[in-house]
Amino acid sequence: MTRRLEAALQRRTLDRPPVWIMRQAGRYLPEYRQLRERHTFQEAVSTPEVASAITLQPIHRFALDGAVIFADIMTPLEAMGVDMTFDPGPRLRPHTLDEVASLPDLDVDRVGFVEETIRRVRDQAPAHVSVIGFAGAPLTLLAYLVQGGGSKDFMHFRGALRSDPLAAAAALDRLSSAMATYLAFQAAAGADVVQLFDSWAGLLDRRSFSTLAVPAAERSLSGVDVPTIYFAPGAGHTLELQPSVGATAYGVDWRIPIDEAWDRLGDVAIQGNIDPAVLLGDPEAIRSEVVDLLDRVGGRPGHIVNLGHGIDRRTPPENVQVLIEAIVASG
Ligand code: 1CP
Repeated sequence: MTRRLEAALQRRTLDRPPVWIMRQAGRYLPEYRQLRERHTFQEAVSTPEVASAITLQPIHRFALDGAVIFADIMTPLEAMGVDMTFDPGPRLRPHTLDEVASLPDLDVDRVGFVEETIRRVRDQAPAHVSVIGFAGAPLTLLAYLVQGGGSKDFMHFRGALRSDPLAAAAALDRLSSAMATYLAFQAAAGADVVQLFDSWAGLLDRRSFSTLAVPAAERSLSGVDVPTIYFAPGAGHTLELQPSVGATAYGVDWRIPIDEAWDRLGDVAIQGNIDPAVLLGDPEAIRSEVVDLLDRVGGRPGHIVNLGHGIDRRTPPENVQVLIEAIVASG
């Protein structure tokens, strides 16, 4: 049996598109918030019993076609010796580009809990659900490492990139080989699909995007033998450049209509792109956004329904139900 999500990645014609939601395991779910009262975020991620239960929470509620493993893009960096806390996002000591370039290689034994979580989820999820592994793209990980945490514009990081492009390339190389190892490790553990999150690459101009972000993402995905999805939100100015990453599919945010984004990406599979804010509205508005999205796609094979970014924590779970039901009913 080919699962629906993987069939869409092969661009097979389907009765309806597959659907999953970025950040589907998280704080909009009361059962997640309840579990988090008893465990810190890092405890939850590193305890396979808890991480697999959280991964499966949205699968029990909704007719989703994919289960995204509960972890964080920063998780493998902790295994490379980088100390951090979560509040709620990552906070760490700002690193220089040279410090990043000399981080040790990823020792997969230190992320054995991710392997065990993937095994448990693959075992316990219904057979038709694809298990989705993920990593942060090198450019985005470097942004957090150099900045020391989240930021609106990552100005300190962007200044460092501009002042020492050679050191930036060396740092990105280090992270690319670590993420290549990490993604292949997740596939070997049972991930059916992997996604590379390049959340901050959209801050770069086109030239830096193609000289820094693209080759680093490409190297991260190069040894992975399962289908891959590359997602750079806020990067509509780079759509024509993205296929050089060599992914199976590309995630697009809500800012550009999906048919236009697809024309600009070319001959690839696509994922997206409902505005997460739609899920804060009423059911009629949600259904009409689904109709509009599916009209624009027009039944072209190779579409995976998702939001254009992670689900907002204020989203009523009933609204997710409305969205999923509308997709399922389209078949
Ligand atoms: O469904 C899931 O929740 C899957 C697991 C998952 C994923 C895929 C988490 C759990 N985080 C991520 C990816 C991630 N983490 C991204 C890429 C997606 C995106 O662009 O949103 C990024 C940028 C991060 C970094 C991060 N970790 C942030 C953003 C911080 C910032 O200021 O830039 C935050 C808030 C976290 C913590 C985190 N990771 C995941 C959860 C559920 C949380 C919140 C923890 C909590 O308080 O319970």
